[in-house]
Amino acid sequence: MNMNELDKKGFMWGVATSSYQIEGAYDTDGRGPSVWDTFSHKKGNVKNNDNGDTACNHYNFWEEDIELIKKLGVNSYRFSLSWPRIFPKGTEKKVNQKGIDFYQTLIDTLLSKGIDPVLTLNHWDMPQGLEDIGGWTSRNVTEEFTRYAYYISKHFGDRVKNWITHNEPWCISHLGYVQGIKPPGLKNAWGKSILVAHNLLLSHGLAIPEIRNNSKNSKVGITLNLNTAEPASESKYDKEECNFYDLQFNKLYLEPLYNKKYPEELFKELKNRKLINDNDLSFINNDDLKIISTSTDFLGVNYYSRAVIRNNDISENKNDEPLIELGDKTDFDWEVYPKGLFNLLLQLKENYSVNEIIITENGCSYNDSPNENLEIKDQRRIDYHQSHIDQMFKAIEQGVNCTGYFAWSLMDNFEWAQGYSQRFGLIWVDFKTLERIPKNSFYWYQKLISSVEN
Ligand code: PNW
Repeated sequence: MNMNELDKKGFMWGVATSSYQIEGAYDTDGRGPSVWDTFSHKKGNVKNNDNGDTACNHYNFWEEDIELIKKLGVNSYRFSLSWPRIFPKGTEKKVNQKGIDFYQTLIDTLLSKGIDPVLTLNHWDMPQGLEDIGGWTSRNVTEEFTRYAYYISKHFGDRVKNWITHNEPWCISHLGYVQGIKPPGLKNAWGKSILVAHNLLLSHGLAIPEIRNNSKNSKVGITLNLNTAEPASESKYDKEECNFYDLQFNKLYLEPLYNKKYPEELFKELKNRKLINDNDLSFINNDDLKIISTSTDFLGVNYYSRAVIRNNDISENKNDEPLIELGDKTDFDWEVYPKGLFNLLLQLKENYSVNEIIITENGCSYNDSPNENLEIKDQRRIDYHQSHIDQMFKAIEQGVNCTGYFAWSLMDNFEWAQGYSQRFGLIWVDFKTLERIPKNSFYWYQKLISSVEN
């Protein structure tokens, strides 16, 4: 299939951002602190001790940014709400009106320009006040999230028609509780990380009926970061490790969402490795699984690269099968592997009853900066997006119902633990002056969209 044969009306061509990564204005108009303020303000957590206090200052530059989105020509814009702008501590019984007002204007302006808002409720910046009462390890927080989903969908449900509950629960649970590179920064707390995954999934399920009730004829989904996992060699060590990775990265989320069960093999393996004990799983019950598996309208897929898994506990002379060959790397050191997107989409179609897929993020970090004519020649980014879009189309040809593609990201922004050192944007941002300059990839994407839409 070529792109012109695509259902022209329905396909969502979009671009994505998230609140903490772009907004700044971290203490303006009643916004409370989020876990990311706490985490980034602590020395040593983020590269160069960067933080999101100002970020791209989108909170004040939003009009200019919407103009750029309009100029880009996308029909959809995915962004997230800063939860502590709405509930500064998380537990208030009334919304912070100024927070609501900000997003109301944003949403209305987007709609007036023919751009469909795709709203993510939780892209990681939860109110610190909720972390203080246990964060995602606390079941009470699932209720606070549901209440937040209720209020937001009540306010915006008449205009917003695409809803994403959580962005990448794995990043919160695994990177926050096992690797410690995201809030709350715990290491090797596997028991807690499973509990966090469970509460995130549970709150997703609890929020769905609230959103549907408040936002008629809308679509609700969750966004997962998924990778096809491949062993680094044919050795049994690498294959075993790869299987473990697949269980904790992909199946821990896909199985409960689509098959109403957790992967028992994962829990067995975690016990074998003495990473959890029996009590750690006592919170799981069948009623929860019923809620978690509430059917959704789409699955949001964030794809960046494949995962090539090596068992590092085995010495190299014992684990000596030849290693598979890897492709080029981005400046973030992530392998460029477009075929993985095709493989992933087909695997989802074969193994899970996913009715619709939206690629809610796909992108790459290349740090090309403006030349003397202020031109940003980021040909590698263009190649990256083009090759992934090609693979997406191949998958559509094979019957995958993929209905949208969102480039990550609209502009360079606060890249979490990497601070401002990794640039994913189609627009270059000067973090001193906050000037925005579209990169060549911006014009390339603009051309691609206008060629398929006209
Ligand atoms: C995503 N992985 O995070 C996030 O949704 C964005 O906020 C972020 O800026 C973007 O990707 C780039 O990092 C990911 O380990 C974090 O596979 C980790 C992975 C993938 C995506």
